[in-house]
Amino acid sequence: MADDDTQAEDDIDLAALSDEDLVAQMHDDLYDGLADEIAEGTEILLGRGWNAQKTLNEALVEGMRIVGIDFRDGILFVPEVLMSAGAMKAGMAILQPLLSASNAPRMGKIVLGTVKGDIHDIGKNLVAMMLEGAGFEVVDLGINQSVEDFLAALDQHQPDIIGMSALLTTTMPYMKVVIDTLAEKGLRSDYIVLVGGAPLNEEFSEAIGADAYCRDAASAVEIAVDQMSHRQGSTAALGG
Ligand code: B1M
Repeated sequence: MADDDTQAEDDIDLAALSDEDLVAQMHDDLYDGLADEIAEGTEILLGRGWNAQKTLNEALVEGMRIVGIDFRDGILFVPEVLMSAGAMKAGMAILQPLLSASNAPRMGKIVLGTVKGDIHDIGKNLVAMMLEGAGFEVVDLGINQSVEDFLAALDQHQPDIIGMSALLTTTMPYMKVVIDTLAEKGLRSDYIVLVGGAPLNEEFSEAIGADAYCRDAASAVEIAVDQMSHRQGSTAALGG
């Protein structure tokens, strides 16, 4: 962005904008990687009574979708998208306590990570927040997690669910490596395996032997709750 435009940006009073204009401005600010403005816009929307989910979806996730299109088309490059990701995280940090706050009963424990070779973590972090909000205990392993990392975490944390994220077509096959290794060790049926990430779909999830594909963070919560109730139902039926 040119200096003049940056100057113009400084002059915008975010609080004076209508909701619609503010959200549009936040899309621009996310595009330009302006973390302070995104934090301010997020606070303003919450102050106007927007709930965390609506703020997340309409202001932040939609803004990142626009960034993704121009990244794909070669208009934005990695350093710029890193700035956008930083701005997105500034907004998410404000929403985190709201999305994770929960009086829900403990639903189960999940070990969650982005697979080896992949450093995308925005979607995974959202999934972690939403699961925490729904009453799950989340052990977030972070990015670039190898099969050995997952196995060590399973041993240490004894979760009910393993969640894997991949954003690249080149890293999504690594999810199968983790699942196959669990099977080789006779551990596959001990865990519910959920997978997610933009390039995945149901078909891929089935093909690699996962229990379910989660399209987004909200569906990850629904599916995790559903899978846990099936599991508890079958354990009860077995007298476990
Ligand atoms: Co990357 N990148 N990137 N990138 N990046 C994509 C994924 C890409 C689609 C962009 C594009 O070309 N349009 C493309 C992949 C193409 C492909 O594989 N076919 C791509 C590429 C190519 C790359 C690099 C290779 C670029 C390069 O270096 N030349 C490189 C790879 C680095 C690596 O990982 N080894 C790279 C790097 C980066 C940045 C570091 C700059 C940055 C990441 C910063 C970060 O995450 N901290 C980045 C970003 C930001 C993106 C885009 C623009 C946005 C991703 C995002 O955060 N989306 C992305 C384009 C896009 O996806 N449209 C792109 C918002 C987020 C809320 O959605 O992550 O889909 P998402 O998560 C959703 C669901 O998928 C689901 O729920 C989430 C919340 O609703 N979900 C789960 C995700 N994980 C789940 C796990 C679950 C359940 C649900 O477990 C149970």
